[in-house]
Amino acid sequence: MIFNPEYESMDGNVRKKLQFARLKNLTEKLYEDVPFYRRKMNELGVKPKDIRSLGDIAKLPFTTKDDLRETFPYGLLACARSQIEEVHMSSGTTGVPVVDAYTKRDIEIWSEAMARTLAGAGGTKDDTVQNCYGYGLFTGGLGAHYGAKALGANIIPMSSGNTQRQLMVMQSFGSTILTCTPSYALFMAEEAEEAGIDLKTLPLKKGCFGAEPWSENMRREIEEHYGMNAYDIYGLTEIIGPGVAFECEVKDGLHINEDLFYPEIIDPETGKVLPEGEKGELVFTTLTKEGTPLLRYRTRDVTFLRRDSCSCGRTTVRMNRLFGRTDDMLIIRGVNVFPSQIEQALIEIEGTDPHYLIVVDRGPTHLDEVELQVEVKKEFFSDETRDLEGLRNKIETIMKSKLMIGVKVKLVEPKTIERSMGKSKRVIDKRKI
Ligand code: DLL
Repeated sequence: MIFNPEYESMDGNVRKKLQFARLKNLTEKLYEDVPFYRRKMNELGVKPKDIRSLGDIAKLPFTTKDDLRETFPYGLLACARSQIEEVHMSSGTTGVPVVDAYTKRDIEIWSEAMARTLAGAGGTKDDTVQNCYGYGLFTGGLGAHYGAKALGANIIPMSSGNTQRQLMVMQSFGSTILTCTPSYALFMAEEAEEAGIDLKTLPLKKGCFGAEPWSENMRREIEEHYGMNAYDIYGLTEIIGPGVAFECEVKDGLHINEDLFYPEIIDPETGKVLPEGEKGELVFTTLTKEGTPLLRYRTRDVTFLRRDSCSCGRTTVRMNRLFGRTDDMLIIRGVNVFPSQIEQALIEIEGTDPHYLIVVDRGPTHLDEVELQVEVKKEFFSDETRDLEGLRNKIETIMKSKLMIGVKVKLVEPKTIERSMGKSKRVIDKRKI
């Protein structure tokens, strides 16, 4: 079901006009009301009247994470303090606190964006949503909550953690949609298996997973364990939280709610806008936000956009599943490596689980050394004829050919790598650089 066909299936040219009108309004408002943006625009010698087409957005200044740090907490506020209805904050992956202040209208828009997201996975008012994203300052919990409410579904506000209780609730209330981080979904599946619960026999049929990088391999694992369809959902606190983009039932790229959030892809080195289809840094401008609207916010997330039509009937631009972040990118002996590449490479290797940890250090020769800890499947570990040495060599060879660097593989027993109820940690960088 398309939650809001008027906007989600809108004619492309009509949408462009709407985006332009919203961008123009936003630029005028920011110039008038937010000294930070007035200064930035003046520095570039650009005035709101210079924005005569959507393409003119490239004349406007970027907003960066550093800008948010320097103006913390309310330096970018575009409304009166009394209009703020709710605030959220994320320490993000880099530890810089970012704030999102929502007016009443912002919460309505967020609810709509998340209702579209749940509907994208096939959710309807008849569903029971077990929401295990953390409630609190993190946007996952309340974002999914508001979306489920706007959809008219029954919502079970679990928050994350207390896995035994999650499993009990899942069985007793007959939850049909699960919302949590993909790593927590896998963790719950392991606990269920241990408790002798066959998740496939439960009414749970769909899951909306995001907030951290995951792969097709993890999707397959989750779908197999639960007997469900797993969908990728994307968002970030700075822009609104979850609800920025989501997969539909076709599962081929994430539809961006582009009437609300205008996307661009830039070259992270030069800041130049790249042609559609090229991979680069994702940048968003919030087109309707009132509390903390952002102009050309550099997300540091790496992906590409595509405009080919989708059989679901939505006409919105799609972004590819994220490749990684410009700031998570590891530079190992001068080679750029994204943790997601390692995960992708693990997909092809039978006998391993998608639980891994990358430990980077400087060796005695001052060269970077990478240890990749990989969990071996339970069946494989207990198999009498197991060939752990062979598996280790195989992983090392595959990594070398895919990443162009040598990686030392350490096979570890099932369940040794720390599990997370929220976002998982995949990299430990011990280098003092
Ligand atoms: O993680 C919002 C969210 C909540 C999204 C629930 C989806 C579901 P932050 O804590 O501000 O907000 O972290 C945002 O997480 O810039 C990405 O690097 C990463 N991220 C979010 N969704 C995905 C995804 C929430 N589907 C940062 N795949 C973003 C990969 C993701 N990374």
